[in-house]
Amino acid sequence: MEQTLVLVKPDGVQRGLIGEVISRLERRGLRLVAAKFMNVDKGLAETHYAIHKGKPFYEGLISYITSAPVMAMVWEGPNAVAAVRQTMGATRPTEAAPGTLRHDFALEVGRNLTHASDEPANAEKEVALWFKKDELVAWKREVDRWIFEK
Ligand code: IDP
Ligand code: MG
Repeated sequence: MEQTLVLVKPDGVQRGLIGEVISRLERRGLRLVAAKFMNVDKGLAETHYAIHKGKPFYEGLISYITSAPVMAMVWEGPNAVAAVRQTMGATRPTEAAPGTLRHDFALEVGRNLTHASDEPANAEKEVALWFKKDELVAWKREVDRWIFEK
């Protein structure tokens, strides 16, 4: 089953939106695999955002993500990566579709509430970066057969 990394970033935590994010992903039918509430150290932030090093917003991004606790999670389901990105909405909240989290709860790209892996290969790397293998919980729900076709 495809897995993806989700972070409720510091703005989402401070604004009391952890529950809103979890609720939308649960409602979508995705299955929670792992979760931890944590501070992000500079090393983890720099590895996670290595692809953005050198961009004008990089320093601000590192200080944003390390400024206060985040809720880190792994969610799974068919096409979990695409499904979660869709539920989050476009990176820039003013370009995010109505009904997405970033549309409904954010205004600025530098305060856009969540992170979600952007493709399956990166999702695998990000899940391994943020979680140890034994922190991932393999489980089934009674309702799975009514949400997952196979
Ligand atoms: P994503 O989070 O939708 O995958 P990315 O392009 O990977 O978006 O950028 C990572 C994060 O960097 C964004 O979520 C946002 O918080 C921040 N970011 C991206 N572009 C800008 C910008 O132009 N100004 C400020 N922050 C930005
Ligand atoms: Mg990204």
